[in-house]
Amino acid sequence: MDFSEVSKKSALHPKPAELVLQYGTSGFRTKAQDLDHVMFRMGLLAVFRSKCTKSTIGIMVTASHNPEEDNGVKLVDPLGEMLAATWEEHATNLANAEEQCISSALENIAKKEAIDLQQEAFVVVGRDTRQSSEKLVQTVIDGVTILGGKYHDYGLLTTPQLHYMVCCRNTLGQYGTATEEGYYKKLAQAFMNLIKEVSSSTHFPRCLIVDGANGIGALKLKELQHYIQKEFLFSIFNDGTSGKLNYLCGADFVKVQQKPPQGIQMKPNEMCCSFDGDADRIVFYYNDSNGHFHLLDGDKIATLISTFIKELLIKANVDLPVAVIQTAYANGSSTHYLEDIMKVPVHCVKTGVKHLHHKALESDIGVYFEANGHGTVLFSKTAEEKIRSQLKNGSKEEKKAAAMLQYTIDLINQTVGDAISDMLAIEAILAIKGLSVQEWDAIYTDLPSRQLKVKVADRCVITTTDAERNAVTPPGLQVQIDNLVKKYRFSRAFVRPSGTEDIVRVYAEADTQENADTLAYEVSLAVYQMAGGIGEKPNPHIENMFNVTAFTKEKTAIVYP
Ligand code: 16G
Ligand code: MG
Repeated sequence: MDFSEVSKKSALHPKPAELVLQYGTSGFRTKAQDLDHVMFRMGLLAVFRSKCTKSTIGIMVTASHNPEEDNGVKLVDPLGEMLAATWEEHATNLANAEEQCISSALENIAKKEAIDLQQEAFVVVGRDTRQSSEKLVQTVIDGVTILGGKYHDYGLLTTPQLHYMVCCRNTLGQYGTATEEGYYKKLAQAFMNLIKEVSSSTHFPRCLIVDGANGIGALKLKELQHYIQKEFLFSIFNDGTSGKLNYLCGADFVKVQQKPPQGIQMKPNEMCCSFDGDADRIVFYYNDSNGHFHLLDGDKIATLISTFIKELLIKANVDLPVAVIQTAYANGSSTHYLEDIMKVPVHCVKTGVKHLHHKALESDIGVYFEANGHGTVLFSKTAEEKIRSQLKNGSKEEKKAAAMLQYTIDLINQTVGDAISDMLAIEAILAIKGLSVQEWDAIYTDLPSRQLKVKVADRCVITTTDAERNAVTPPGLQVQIDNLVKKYRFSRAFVRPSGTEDIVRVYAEADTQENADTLAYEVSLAVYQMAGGIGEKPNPHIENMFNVTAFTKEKTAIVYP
């Protein structure tokens, strides 16, 4: 194999000396100026992956909810899912290979994966609105073309739109038409079909306040608006015309800070939502009449969607199991409600979409959501067939419920969590069930929680087990956490090394906000002391702590029914 041309071209995209990057939770992410070589090499890898799978592969250039100065890249596998775990290692090796070793790194992958180099390759590329993204996409394309791969550059897309395009292309249009128009039409049609049963005079037009995080989601939502003119109006704030991407706004800001974003006008009791920078996460919220902020995060979304689907399955007389997949960040109240009240099996997996997606595939209907607002629903082939067959064979009422299930399937982006698709699904469900945001919120009450970050010299000293709920190392840390947790009611805490930042994350929940905050602080201190903390020591005054500002509201103690 002769990759000498590749080596020559690669020299134009040099790797900064001593920079080592890892294909993390969702690809490579770092300062945009350090990513040129990674983009070129991921172009190369995508060609290999395409040859290996004999399918179209996607490349998305984005750093999601991270600051504007950052960027990142991830590969999308044939059915729109995350890159196979075995290839993450190839990605890391290729990205870190020294200049003179590029050929041999490629040869190694080709050999290991028995790649037929004569096979054609096709890659589709999308990017977010970051200033650096356009140039980085050009570098990706350099990588693709030097290996003889063909490509289509979609330009600006949300991450879930790119996942959708890849799936459409590899299913030969069965999943949808691989254009932006195809995406909007599919979603808009499904949404309108789903809500056509609701009496229009009382519930429409609906209007939703959307914080677009000054990112790509705002642009794409404006395009979607043309396809659902009358039924649903969006009032888009933080649309990128003036503010900075993800700065004091967006889903991650709202979830972590537990307060509304800047740049939006909220009236009391009005439902609002925030997308993140690449529109694969969404959270909802409102301020009540007393000015108290209420967050409806991924857990609340999962609960509403799974309840809706379960009710429709009963009405349609279709027997299919529904499971919900969560991570350790899921609020204890949501897990309790799902398991004990709704009687839905709940599985807890490690943080990161790929883990949730993987687990959800095991169930006929797998609803997965991270508390941070990333999630979707997966329907197995069997599930889709059973629902379709009831469309033909059921009674009138059963057929109607089966049709609504079918529209739900069409409305949900099954390839990955999608803020736009999830937003429409939630709006449709609230309209159909006649629920206000307050009624949705009241289904269960979240336990007060707090998330903090701790800086340590090497975050790898923390290893975990049991879906990240137990720290295995450093020795003694978990015992310490257990002892702290015992001090509070309805309490729980865990620590894990971040997969996207060089820090350790701490999560705590308890019966009151004050207790959750104190527990989070105490656990942070234990991490600092036992896991090689650096820099400023954790501070008992939460508002002074790293990246956390004062909380505004005292939540009340929880009483389980
Ligand atoms: C990435 C993941 C997200 C996860 C987050 C955790 C994808 C598409 N995204 O954003 O699912 O919650 O990382 O970040 O997988 P952390 O490891 O820094 O806490
Ligand atoms: Mg994102």
